Amino acid sequence: MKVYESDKIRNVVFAGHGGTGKTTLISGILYYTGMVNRFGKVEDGNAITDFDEDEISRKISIRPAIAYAEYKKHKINLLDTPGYMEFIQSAREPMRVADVAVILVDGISGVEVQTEKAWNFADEFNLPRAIIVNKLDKENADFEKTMESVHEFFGRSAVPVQIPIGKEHEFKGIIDLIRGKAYIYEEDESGKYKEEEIPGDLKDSFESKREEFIEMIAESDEDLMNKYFEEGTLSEEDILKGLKKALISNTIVPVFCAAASKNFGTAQLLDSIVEFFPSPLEGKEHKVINSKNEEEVEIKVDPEKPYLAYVFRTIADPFAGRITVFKVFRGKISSDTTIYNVNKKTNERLGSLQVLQGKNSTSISEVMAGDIAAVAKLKVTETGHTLADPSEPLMFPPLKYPEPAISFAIEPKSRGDEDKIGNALTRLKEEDPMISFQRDPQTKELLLSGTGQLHVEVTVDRMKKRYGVEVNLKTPKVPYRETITAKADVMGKHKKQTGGHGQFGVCKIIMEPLERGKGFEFVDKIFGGAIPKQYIPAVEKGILEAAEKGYLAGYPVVDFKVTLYDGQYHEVDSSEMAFKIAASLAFKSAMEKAKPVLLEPIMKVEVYVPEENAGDIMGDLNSRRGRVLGMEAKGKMQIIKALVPLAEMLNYQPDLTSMTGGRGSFIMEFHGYEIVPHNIQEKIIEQAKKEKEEASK
Ligand SMILES: Nc1nc2c(ncn2[C@@H]2O[C@H](COP(=O)(O)OP(=O)(O)O)[C@@H](O)[C@H]2O)c(=O)[nH]1
Ligand SMILES: [Mg+2]
Repeated sequence: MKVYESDKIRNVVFAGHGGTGKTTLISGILYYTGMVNRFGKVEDGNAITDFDEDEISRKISIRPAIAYAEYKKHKINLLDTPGYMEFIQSAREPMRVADVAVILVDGISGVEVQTEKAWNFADEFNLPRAIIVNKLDKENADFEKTMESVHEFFGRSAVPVQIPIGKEHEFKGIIDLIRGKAYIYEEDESGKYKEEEIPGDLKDSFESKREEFIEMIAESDEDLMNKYFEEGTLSEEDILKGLKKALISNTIVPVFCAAASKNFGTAQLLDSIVEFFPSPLEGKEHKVINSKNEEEVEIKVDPEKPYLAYVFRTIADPFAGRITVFKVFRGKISSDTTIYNVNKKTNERLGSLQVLQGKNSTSISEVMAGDIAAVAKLKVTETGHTLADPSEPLMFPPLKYPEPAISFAIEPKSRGDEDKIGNALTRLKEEDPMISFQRDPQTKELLLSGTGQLHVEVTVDRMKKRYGVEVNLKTPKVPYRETITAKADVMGKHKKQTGGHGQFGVCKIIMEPLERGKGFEFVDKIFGGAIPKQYIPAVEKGILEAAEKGYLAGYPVVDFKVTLYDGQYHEVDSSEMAFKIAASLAFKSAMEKAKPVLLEPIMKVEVYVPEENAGDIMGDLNSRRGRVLGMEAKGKMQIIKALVPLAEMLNYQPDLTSMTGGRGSFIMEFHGYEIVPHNIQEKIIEQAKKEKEEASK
């Protein structure tokens, strides 16, 4: 495969609400540019960037995927991202390496909950962006109305650079406001088009829209403003120059029209990508950390500097093994060389570099700054790691992910598969950092946590398909915690006289509550050697281990401070073990006195619903012990924000669907822990007792 220079590359990430047509659009681009010889469709299971079995069977994108189109001497890297709530966080890594985000908006529904989320991610990385209003061929699609919704959410900087010709099933082409031309598409999904006269009935609308558009461009730049005043308009060249600058500085968000499944709009989008989307060299600055002195530095893509690359995706391929996908930010990286992993402080040997087209790959000798490539079989490198020249070991700070929202207990279908589960989950986590798993300290069950039920189900499917491990999903678990609400001053004494050596240790501690989220604090106030120094870490450890096991219902105890202020020891009989046990006894008697309570996770919930349902939805959130924080009208939708206990949200999706006839959507994120109301607490403790008895049978 040909090596492209930095200025001939474009990195475009496609993001937005699930089902808006991102994957279809990329398939259309690949077909139009001749990269593939058929137009892959999501429904048919052959879309290039939805290639995982679970994506094909569910007909949705689950993980980011990479494809590229060679077009007009450029290589356009196309980053596809999932739009569903459970998976949208994984759009962030691709955003980090893209130079532009294209946000797809459904031409019928307008801006939806995940559209806004995708937009916020683009903000996080300060990405220039464009919008595509898609599905304009569908019944009830309306470009003007969709623009109203776009303006309500994202402001007036969103400006159409095209207007559609024809509505709904008569949508057949676009008028390009930059060039002042009309394009009519072939109906054969080839993406080909004919240039035609601007239809008479659209002339007025075209003139006024173009005027508006050119004015926006002129306003974004003083020189262009002067020209515009002198000449009354701007040349095509000036428009393109101005538009590029305004796009890069985020002052203008160009809006395109499309019907992705018919391949309408594809060609003009590609022309725009080449003509006025920034190359990596013109892209934004990136904050990185110099790992030598921890200082933050801002860098730009630069082929002349020592090599620097960022790993934004790992694919766990059951045959090829681990495939590491990275973007080169500086210098270049060549096949069959050794590179340095800054996070792991170790070298990795690179095999042959590959360029990915969905699940297919082509080898390439070297990759220039700004481009994206993959390599198989690295040993220690994971998503989020930086590869850099040891002379300048810069590091991209790792992204933080929200806490998992839901946990399920899982058990193997066949006995003896426990180890296999652990191995499979470890491998799957490499590719999906949002998975987490741990043993429930009380019931000893293995808990699998994720962003939502769908996420957990997908993970379980993959365990089966890829690693042949079948598990049963038991009821979802809420990750409760325990804490204390009062201060206790107690003593823990462990004394045992057995045959030879005895065991002896005494510790006196004060245990007191800390603020929510503060975790655990240990203060050593031993004076005069009441407990010798070498045993003090054992006291801390004994408390932590006991806290992990919980007191009320077996949930970890958090947000408390322990001050160790006195104790006793014995020259011969004291040991680390003796002090650990003494500490755990002290912990238990402190819990008895310190008014322990249960904490539950509270979620920040945003529900998008049509106006007419807002009342019902708020009433329902109240009945779920929710606190409605506010309501905001955006177009015909209402956004309701509320804090609701996770325990009440486990089955929200089907309820919301039935209350809104499928038109409502919601997102939720971990907010914090709060004390569980007394009556509910009783029930949880009761339930935990039962489970413990069951488990010990
Ligand atoms: N009518 C119509 N359907 C579309 C269009 N674009 C995508 N679709 C369909 O919408 C569904 C979701 O598309 P997909 O590409 O998976 O959306 P994604 O979740 O954003 O990747 C699929 O059934 C597509 O065939 C379009 O422009 N018009
Ligand atoms: Mg998709």
